[in-house]
Amino acid sequence: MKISNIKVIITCPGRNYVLVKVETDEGIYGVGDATLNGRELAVAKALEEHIVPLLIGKDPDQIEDIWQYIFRGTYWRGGPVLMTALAGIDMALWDIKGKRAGLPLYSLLGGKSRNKALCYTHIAGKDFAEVRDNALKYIEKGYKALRIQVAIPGCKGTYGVSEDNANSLPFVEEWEPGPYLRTIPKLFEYLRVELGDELELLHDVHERLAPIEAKILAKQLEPYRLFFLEDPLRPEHKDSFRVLRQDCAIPIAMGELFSSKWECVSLFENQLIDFIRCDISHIGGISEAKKIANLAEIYYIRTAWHGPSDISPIAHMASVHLDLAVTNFGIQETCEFLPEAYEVFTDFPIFEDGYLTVSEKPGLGCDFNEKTAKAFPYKRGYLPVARRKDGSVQDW
Ligand code: KDG
Ligand code: MG
Repeated sequence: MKISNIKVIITCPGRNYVLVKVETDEGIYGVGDATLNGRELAVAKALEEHIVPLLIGKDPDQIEDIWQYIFRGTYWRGGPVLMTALAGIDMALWDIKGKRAGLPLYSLLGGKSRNKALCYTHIAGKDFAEVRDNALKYIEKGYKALRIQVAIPGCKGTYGVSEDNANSLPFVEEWEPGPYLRTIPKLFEYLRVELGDELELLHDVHERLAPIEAKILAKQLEPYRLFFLEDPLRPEHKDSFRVLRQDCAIPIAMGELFSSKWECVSLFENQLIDFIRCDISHIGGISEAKKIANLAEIYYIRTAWHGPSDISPIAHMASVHLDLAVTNFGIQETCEFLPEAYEVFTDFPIFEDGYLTVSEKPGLGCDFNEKTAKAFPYKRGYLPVARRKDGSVQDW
């Protein structure tokens, strides 16, 4: 079998996705997700101009060799654009392998370690009561775990609360550590009273705090037993996690901004985090995610793959296959897709009573309709940006 053609399709069924379709001379094809929110065209061009021409005629069964060839063989390597492009190809190759074998991806990864994957979704509100009311709606739907964000008083727009859908130019949010640090512990105190002990609560700091601020927050959140505190610090200086970790009994999750397994190593070796949250679409795909999970297992670190609405259902399916297969699964982030997405994609992870599963279809078990995808053309968009009240740049 040989790769005969690779299509790169940019579609916007409510939000932009970059989809990859690897076709073979035997008629079997595989699909992958190469979406990088706000940088879609950069990934699509990297694929079309630089990566696709190298792969025509190659044997799609040689996934590891193709991965190494694109990553190391072509000299320039790493970073979110190239690793997202590689992820799109990698997923499609695993999809082909599964279809050839007549087996779902989880089976190729060693078979099921569990029957279903605990999941969480996002809840937010402009004040505590609205957060509680929204949480109750999702508890009613069966969710056992929720990520909670709330508007920060005095700041215009807050991560996770204001609409973070891509805009044609970045929306500028305001953020200050003082009001944030005063608000969040009170929110979780309130939610434990209102929602009880059983619900798993999570919170995403979104890399906005300095190490000592993160530690102050984490200490104050200890009594409310979060499932994890996500991305407390920026991703660049991994040793900063030591400040937070010392004398602090709160599980820490990190990784959605990482582009490779090497970024995980020092956090793992020094046991500075508890959950690894890489995005399968941004770290080079299923091949790299499986290695990261295996590396994490050594240190009893569990997986919590990134699963927001800005990656396509194809990547969500890949994540759930891994969740079912790896022994050190922790939790899976999930989202509700817009109605237009149901016109483009054939399958989505199956939600039931707070858990996700996938069908028994071979490969990833998800396809897309090319014609419908093309009917939703790309729309330029950016993530919001954040600034402090003095005008300086703040991590969003
Ligand atoms: O594109 C940015 C989003 O993927 C990110 O803001 C979502 O932090 C996120 C999360 O935890 O889902
Ligand atoms: Mg996050």
